[in-house]
Order: sequence, then structure tokens, then C-alpha cells
Amino acid sequence: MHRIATSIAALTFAAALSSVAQASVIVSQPGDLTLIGVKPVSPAFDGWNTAGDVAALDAQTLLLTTAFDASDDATGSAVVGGGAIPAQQPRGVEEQAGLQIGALDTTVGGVVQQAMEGSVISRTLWVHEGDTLSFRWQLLSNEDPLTGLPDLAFMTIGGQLTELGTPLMATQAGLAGFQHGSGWMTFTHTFTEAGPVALNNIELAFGVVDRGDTSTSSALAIQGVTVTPVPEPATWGLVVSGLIATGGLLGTRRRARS
Ligand SMILES: [Ca+2]
Ligand SMILES: [Ca+2]
Repeated sequence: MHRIATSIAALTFAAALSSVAQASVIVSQPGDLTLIGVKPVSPAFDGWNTAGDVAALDAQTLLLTTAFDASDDATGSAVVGGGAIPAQQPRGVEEQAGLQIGALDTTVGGVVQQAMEGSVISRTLWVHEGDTLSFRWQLLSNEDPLTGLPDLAFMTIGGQLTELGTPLMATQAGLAGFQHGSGWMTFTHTFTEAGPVALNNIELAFGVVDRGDTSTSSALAIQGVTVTPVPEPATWGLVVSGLIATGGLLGTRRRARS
């Protein structure tokens, strides 16, 4: 009798531990980044909205470019296609990323450099306080890092803009037909109740835009978009009650034998 009860308690404890160990949820992972044109075909990309020139660079890498069509930057970018997504029009890049139209424009030396066109990918995430979003990214560009126009790679969380970078940082050799690259970097963000956006259903978007021209392309490469939840209080409750139950029953058993 006691032995069976102990086994059940141990099983409960093991199940609770197991759910803690499986805390990491991979939103996308190598092998899942399979897109054909702008249509996601992988189950892992169900629920993602894509617009513009979005494609799988390889099995691990999603690539968004500022290409308008196959003639965009014909001598440079090897990865072109997709449709016209003007940033400054309704349902263009900015609106799809949850931004005000014009939010991606900038001014350099008193000259307005308007966001012209680009690509965006977005989806809704269900997150809790303490969950952490992480991904790897790299800015690629055919703009000159010193004198080129300030194309922009960015992300938004709940419509809050984070500027990842401009061609200024693309001082290394590029890839995928782009002359310049920033090298791979890791982005992490921990969601907090005190943050700028309400938790739960959060819209996450990645994008890249041409600013000031439409013909010299840049790109945003993304790998391993992952959300790692903190263990929920209910899970820890199970762990603790499993410990107490196991310890209590073992104690009962020892007393019964003595
Ligand atoms: Ca373009
Ligand atoms: Ca450009």
C-alpha cells in the first residue's frame, strides 16, 4: 500500500520536474525556416504573417530584404523576389509591424531619408512576465558602411520599435550576395509587467526597409527565434508538493518498519 502510494508520488514529482525541464519553446529552429516565396510551408511558421521579399536563406536562416522585385539591386543581392511593400502606405511595412506610418523615416544631416519599401514578418506570441525572447540576427547590405544611405533593420514588440541597426555597422564581409555584413549578434528581451506593453497576446515583428532610395538593397537575417518561459508558480507548486509527498511517505515507511 505504502509502496504504491510512494510510486505515485514519485511519478507526480518526475512529471513536474519534466515540465520544468521542457520550459523552452522554440518558435523557429533549424529546419523549420522553410518558406516558398512569401508563403510559409513549415508548421513552425503557421501563424506568421510575411510580406515582401522573405525567404529561407538556408535551413537555419530566415532572410528579409529591401527588394521590391527581381530587378531590385540587380547587380548585388542574390536573394530577391516577393512583392511591393511600400513602408509609407496603409498595410505597408510600418502598419504591419504595428507602427505609425512614417515611424521608420529618419533625418540625417538635416535631410529626411524616408522609409521606401521593404519586408516584414510578424506573429502573435502568448507570453508571461519573466519569459525571455531571444534570436540571432545580422544586418547585410550593399550600401557603403560609411557613405551609404541609412537602411534600417528593426523589430517591434507590441508596436514598440527597436532599431537593430543600419549599414553603419556592416563593416565585415557579407553573405548571400550582399557585400557587407555586421556579423552575427544575439538579441534577448525579458518581458515584464512594468514594460511598455501589456503582456499576454503580444505582436512580434521583424523588418527591414530601404531609406532614401529603393535600389541599393539591405537585408536582415534571423536565426533561432526562441521564447523561454519562466516556470509557472503552479509548476513549482507541483514540484514542492511532490517533494513533500515523497518525503512524507518515506518517513511513514521508516516509522512503519521501526
Ligand atoms: Ca528596394
Ligand atoms: Ca538602400
